[in-house]
Amino acid sequence: MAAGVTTKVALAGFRRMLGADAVLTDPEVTAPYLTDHRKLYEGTALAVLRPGSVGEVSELLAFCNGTGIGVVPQGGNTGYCGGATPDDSGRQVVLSLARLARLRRIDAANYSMVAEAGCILANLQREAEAADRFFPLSLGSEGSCQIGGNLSTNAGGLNVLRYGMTRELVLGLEVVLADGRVLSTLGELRKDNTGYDLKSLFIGAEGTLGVITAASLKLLPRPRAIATAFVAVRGVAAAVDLLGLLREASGDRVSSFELIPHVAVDLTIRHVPGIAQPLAGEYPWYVLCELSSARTADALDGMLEDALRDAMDGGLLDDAALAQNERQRAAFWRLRESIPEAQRIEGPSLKHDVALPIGKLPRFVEEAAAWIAAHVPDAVLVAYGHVGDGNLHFNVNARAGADPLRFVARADEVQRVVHDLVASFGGSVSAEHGIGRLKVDELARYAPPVELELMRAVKRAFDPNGIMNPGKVLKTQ
Ligand code: FAD
Ligand code: 2HG
Ligand code: ZN
Repeated sequence: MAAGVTTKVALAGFRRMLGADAVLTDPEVTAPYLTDHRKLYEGTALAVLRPGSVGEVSELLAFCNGTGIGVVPQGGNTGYCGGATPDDSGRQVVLSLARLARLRRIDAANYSMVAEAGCILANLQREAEAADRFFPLSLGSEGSCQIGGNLSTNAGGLNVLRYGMTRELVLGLEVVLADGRVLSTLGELRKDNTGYDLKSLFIGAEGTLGVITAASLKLLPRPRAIATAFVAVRGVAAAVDLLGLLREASGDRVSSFELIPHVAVDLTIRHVPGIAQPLAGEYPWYVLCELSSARTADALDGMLEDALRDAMDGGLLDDAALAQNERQRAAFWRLRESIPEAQRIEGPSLKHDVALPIGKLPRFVEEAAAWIAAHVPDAVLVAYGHVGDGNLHFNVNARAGADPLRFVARADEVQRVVHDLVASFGGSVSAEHGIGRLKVDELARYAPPVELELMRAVKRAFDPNGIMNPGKVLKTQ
């Protein structure tokens, strides 16, 4: 029974608004919507709702707001923090955006497109390319995550160094508010200083302030010249120095700079078919870096080769392989993008998605790794990620043969040490994956009290009845 209405009345209402086919209640059909990608959470729901228009989303929210039914928006359900999974009260609905998947328009001259929330990210990249434009957001989950989910988590990914987080790619949003009103800032303007920037509040809000139904997004000129290398660096400090060297040498054309430890290469080779050792020898740390430019004439391969030779002379690296063709480049990227999947297959992983000022990364890794080595003998450290953005996935995997339950039981203790260390370096305990349900206590612990107070005030202003994704990001009052 939902707070203000019986389950029977609620379901009848949903069926009237959406049609029976868009109201899912069969447990076999709803099961995938009720658990998260990492299988950390499992919830129950009155129903999974699949509206097919903004009008239907609006009607649904007005109904839920009036009856106190919690609404959990869900995109591709690839999130890492349990944000799209309902709780187990049975008083919430999952609102899937999958049917709102129309590219409303693409304007090549304005370098922009307007896409509905349920559009799969990879499809939007393809649409942009078909219009001879580039949509730079790129993540390992791009074949299944939705742009509405990317916006709601303010996703990062592989090209942030050059193009910024999702937030920086947004011109406007269409949002259905908790009470059903539609807020449309779907303009395609690059300049608009008319008052508070309300759209920004919904980006990264993880569905706690409203439902994003469409977005006006920036496009860019397509990269025409690309140079990619897999480099064996002499440690994290050398990787940071190499980044600076490449930025300077290339006139800031570095678009990706990913740190990969050997243990991660090994995991992908063991668990993902078709992945091969990228260099002849084995080294403890690698960097996958890419330079790109919209000018065909830019001789980036030569630029990268020269810079890497200088870096080798300077003692930063031991070996490097430049991608000779698109197939080789794709193989480097496939290795990198397969790391999360390989880790999942390997076994339990305690994940820490942290960000630090780049120059502090080497000392952080040194200190955190030393603590893990001394205190968690069952662990293998798999620290990798978007070092060009100061973002490391400081993941602690269970060693083969370790008792998985005993290992996972130490998650809170390990997280406390890692996050306290991150905080002491002035870092963030959620760089790109958000807070969801997983890190509600972490946000409460590390965010300054004034920031939390303002966040709660914003939540009350947008969602006074607390129906939007209850218990996510902020503790339910
Ligand atoms: P979901 O998981 O469905 O939802 C995420 C949150 O957004 C939830 O709180 C949900 O309620 C809310 N939400 C979803 N849609 C809407 C909407 N329309 N309106 C309001 N709220 C909504 N993340 C990165 O940042 N960088 C990476 O490099 C990266 N790589 C990944 C690689 C793999 C293999 C996987 C599995 C995940 C990766 N992720 C990465 C995490 C994840 O893919 C992103 O967080 C992504 O943006 C989530 O999109 P989604 O559509 O799956 O959202
Ligand atoms: C990535 O960068 C994702 O591949 C996933 O953000 C990170 O699995 C992880 O910890
Ligand atoms: Zn990442």
